[in-house]
Amino acid sequence: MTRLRYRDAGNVLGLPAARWDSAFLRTCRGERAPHTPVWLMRQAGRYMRHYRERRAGRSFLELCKDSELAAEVTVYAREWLGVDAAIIFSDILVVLEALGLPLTFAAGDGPSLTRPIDDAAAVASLGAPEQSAADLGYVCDAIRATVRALPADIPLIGFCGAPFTLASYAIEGGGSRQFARTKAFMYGQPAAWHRLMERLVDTLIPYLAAQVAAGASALQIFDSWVGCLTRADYAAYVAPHTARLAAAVPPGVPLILFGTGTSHLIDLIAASDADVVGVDHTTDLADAWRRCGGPGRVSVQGNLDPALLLGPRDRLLAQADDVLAAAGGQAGHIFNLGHGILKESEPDAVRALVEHVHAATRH
Ligand code: 1CP
Repeated sequence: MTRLRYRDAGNVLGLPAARWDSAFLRTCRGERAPHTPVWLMRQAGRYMRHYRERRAGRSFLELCKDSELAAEVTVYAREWLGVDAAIIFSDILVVLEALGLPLTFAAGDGPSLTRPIDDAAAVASLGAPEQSAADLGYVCDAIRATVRALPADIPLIGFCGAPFTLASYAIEGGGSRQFARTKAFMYGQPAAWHRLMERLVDTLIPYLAAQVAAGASALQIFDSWVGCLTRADYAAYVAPHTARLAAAVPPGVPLILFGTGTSHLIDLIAASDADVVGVDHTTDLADAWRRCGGPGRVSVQGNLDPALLLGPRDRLLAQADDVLAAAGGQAGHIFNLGHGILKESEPDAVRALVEHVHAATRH
């Protein structure tokens, strides 16, 4: 199965002209836009008072599952920041819950999966892929409500976790620094590892298709932690699975593939047929773009260090200019952070950054 790349597919989804011609989607296609489009990972989150108010009195997962409220949080952040795209308010880990792994988010801590996967039997006991994807209907409800409320020229990004990053949470039972259990599983039980990756991809394919059917006009796959692997291990244990997922993305939808700490993998990531490669702040944007084949082949997204939002304003804006200079004014650069907004960020600084990128690139 090979997916017709977004640059060649045309408006097969029949999007309204205002959305098809938006700065964000034009840039995903590598076309010139009136300004450099910008959106920010975790743009709706704890740094924002509106979010904290909506989150008060309910758990994070309750907020994700309340489709009207998830839509409101999504739309409010987009509008308040004036960014060029919205991203649906949800989490990559809801897929693991739908597959039958109990998930909780303890206050202040990260996620916790109380029945981590440790062998082939645990992989075999995961929920059926199609049914698990169907159980995520609340995400699609939130997408429909969000698209109804967004201006016509603002695309909504749907998303999922990549199979490697989801497998790492399923095996570790939560976040990790070393990914020791994940790697021990991968090396020690390779057949079960590949089966787990297959089950995840079989679930993610219908899940992403349903997000598109509900109104998402771009998709991002978060492979946040894949940078912990060597090139050889990425090629052997991960790339075929991620490539199968990428190939199954419906035509007419740009695919953004993002990871952190991936400067040594970036050409392999681009080879998976993503339309846009996400670049983190520890990677040189100009060098990464070149190694991915350059603007003629792929667009790039990134890559300001999110911690700059905690520092002095002049430093923040000067470094934003450095990111723009690295992109060299070439068509195909989406401005973003190298990773998500930190919860300590000053909302006014975030908004000033967006305004600055627009003002500096408008022509
Ligand atoms: O307490 C709270 O209110 C929860 C904080 C929070 C938020 C706001 C979590 C818990 N997830 C989210 C939202 C979220 N997660 C979005 C919303 C859309 C937006 O960007 O505005 C998205 C796209 C994600 C994706 C996500 N979740 C990723 C990939 C992106 C990344 O940051 O690398 C990952 C790794 C997760 C897992 C997760 N969920 C939440 C936390 C704190 C974490 C990270 C845990 C860890 O450090 O391992």
